[in-house]
Amino acid sequence: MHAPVIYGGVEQTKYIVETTGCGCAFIDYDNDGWMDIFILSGTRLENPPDGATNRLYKNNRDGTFTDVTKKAGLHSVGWACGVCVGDYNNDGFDDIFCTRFGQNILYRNNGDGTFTDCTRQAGLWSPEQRWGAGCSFVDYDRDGNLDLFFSNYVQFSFEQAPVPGQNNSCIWLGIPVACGPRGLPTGRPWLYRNNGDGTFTDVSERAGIAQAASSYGLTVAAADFDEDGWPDIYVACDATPSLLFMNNRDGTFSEEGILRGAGISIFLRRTSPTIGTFFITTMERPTFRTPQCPHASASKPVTCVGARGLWIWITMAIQTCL
Ligand SMILES: [Ca+2]
Ligand SMILES: [Ca+2]
Ligand SMILES: [Ca+2]
Ligand SMILES: [Ca+2]
Repeated sequence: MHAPVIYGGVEQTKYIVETTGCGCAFIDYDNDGWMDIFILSGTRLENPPDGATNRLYKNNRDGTFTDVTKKAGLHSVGWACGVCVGDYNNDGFDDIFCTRFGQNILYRNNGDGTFTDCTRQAGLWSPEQRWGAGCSFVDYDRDGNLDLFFSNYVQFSFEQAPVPGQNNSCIWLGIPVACGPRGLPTGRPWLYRNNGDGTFTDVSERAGIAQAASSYGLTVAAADFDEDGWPDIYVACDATPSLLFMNNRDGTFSEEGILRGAGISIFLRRTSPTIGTFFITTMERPTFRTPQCPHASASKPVTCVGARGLWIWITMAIQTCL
């Protein structure tokens, strides 16, 4: 696994698309009992190298991996951002959903070591350019078919995006930088219901997902957070309050991120040249251990000073915060 992950310019990054990076997924795509790895990639605006593609690595069962990307039909050049794995068609082979800037892709596992792009066939093709960020397969209605939830980060286009230095959102410490997310229109989360026949239906409006507050959504995590037997969905957001969709058990969700203390981020921007960024995050049983806060815990709130400003991580009840 020596191929570099390509993402944006080397000397400079002009647009936010070049700065976000991407993720990876563990998947036993060939059902041999050994986990394989799917690693995402971006590209470059100018002169992208040949190796800029997502890659699937097969586990050789001896501590090594073999790049099987082309053989598996997963060669793809673009701005991949997130990935989730699930057997959406219940054939026993895990499938892949890859979020990207431009167009998300659903890869159906054919069960013979290859995948087929089924995005259009499955009803997941978007006529508009979208920036898919986080995603999760989740059977929100418990009908036995995995549904699909994904976030959009910002609304962005190379044609209309401001360039470094063009406005106040594109300057940091007096230095022209890639603009965003502030200053760019927010994205939004989406929920697609699995129809059980290989296709999906957009139920974002019906399920109460589309009505959530405007957000710069990134990572998505699905779990039964209140242990009522119905999966809930959390969306970690950038520069806006994170979203917690609690499952109402009737096909709809209630967004209760702030009510349940699942995450508030408050950005306070002082006048130039110093920018202070304050994050206040609360959870029921929080434990924050970051490079800046190695000793933080629920019983030991700490204040940490990061290299890029003042970062305060406080563990307290949400009522105290407000
Ligand atoms: Ca395997
Ligand atoms: Ca499958
Ligand atoms: Ca379902
Ligand atoms: Ca629940």
